[in-house]
Amino acid sequence: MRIFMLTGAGISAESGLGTFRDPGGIWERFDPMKLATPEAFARDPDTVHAFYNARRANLRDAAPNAAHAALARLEQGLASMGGELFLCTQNIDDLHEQAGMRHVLHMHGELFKVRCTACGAVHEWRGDLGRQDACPACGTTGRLRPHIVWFGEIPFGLDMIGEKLADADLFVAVGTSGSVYPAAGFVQEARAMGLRTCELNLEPSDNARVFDERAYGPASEVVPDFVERVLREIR
Ligand code: BV8
Repeated sequence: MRIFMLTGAGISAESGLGTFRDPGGIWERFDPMKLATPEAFARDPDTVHAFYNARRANLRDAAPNAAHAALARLEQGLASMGGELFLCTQNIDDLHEQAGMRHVLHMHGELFKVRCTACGAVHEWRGDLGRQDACPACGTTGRLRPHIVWFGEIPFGLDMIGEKLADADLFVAVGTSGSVYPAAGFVQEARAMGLRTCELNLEPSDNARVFDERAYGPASEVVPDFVERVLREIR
C-alpha cells in the first residue's frame, strides 16, 4: 500500500505550537497572512525576524506528540511490507523528524533553516536571526532570511508531490484547514486520480465533504487509531 500523507498545523497543536486559525498563541499578536510575505520582509525585516524568532523559541521547547510518533511507526511498518508512506508537511517545525520520521518533504520550508539571498546557501539556524547576522558561506551581512515559503512564493517539491500523488493508493490529510493552496487542492487531484481519501482532524475542514472517509478528534487520538487500523489491515 502507498499512502500520500499531508499534515498541517493541527498535528503539532498538542505539542504547544499553536495553529493559524484556532484562537490563542502568537497569532494574536502577529497575522501570518500579513507577515509571511516577501513584501512584508522587504518593508519591515525586523518585525518579520521577530515573528520567526518567537516561533523558533517555541519550537526549541516543543516535543513531538503521539500523532507524530504514530506516523513514524506507519512509515516503518509500510516500508517493511514493501509499501510506502510519503509524508508532505505544510508545517515548518521539525517534530516529524524528532519523532523518528525518516523522509519528510517540507513544502513550505523549515523554521530551523535560513537562506542567504546573496549566495543562495541554506544553513541550519536554531537561534534568533537578525539583520546583523552574516552568511556563514559568503560572509555577507543582512542578507539572511528564513528558509520558509511565504504567501506568493512557490512551494518546494511540487514535481515530487505530483509524482507521489499519481503513485499512491490513499490520500490522508491530518490537522489542516484546507485553506491554503496549492496544498488545499491536493485532495481534489487525488480524487481525480482515483485515490481513496481520508481526513483526520479536530473538526471538519473547509474540504471535509470531499473526503471519502473522515475521523474527528485530537490528532494524538485519531492518528494512532488510524495507524493501528492500517497496520492491522495490511499485515
Ligand atoms: C503560491 C509558511 C503560486 C509560513 C505558509 C494572492 C497572491 C498570491 C498567492 C495567492 C493569492 N491568493 C491566493 C493565493 C494562493 C496562496 C493562498 O492559498 N492563499 C490563501 C490565504 C487563500 N498560496 C500561496 O501563496 C502559495 N504559493 O500560490 O504560489 C504558485 C503555486 C503553485 C505553482 C506555481 C505558482 C504559498 C502558500 C504558503 C504560505 N506559507 N506557511 C509560516 O508558517 O509562517 S502557509 C500556512 O498556512 C501553513 O503552512 C499551511 O499551509 C497554511 C494553513 O495552515 P494549516 O496547516 O491548515 O493550519 P490551520 O491553522 O489553518 O488549520 C489547523 C487545522 O488543524 C484546523 O482544521 C483545526 O481544526 C485542526 N486542529 C487544531 N487542533 C487540532 C487539530 N487537528 C487535530 N488535532 C488537534 N489537536
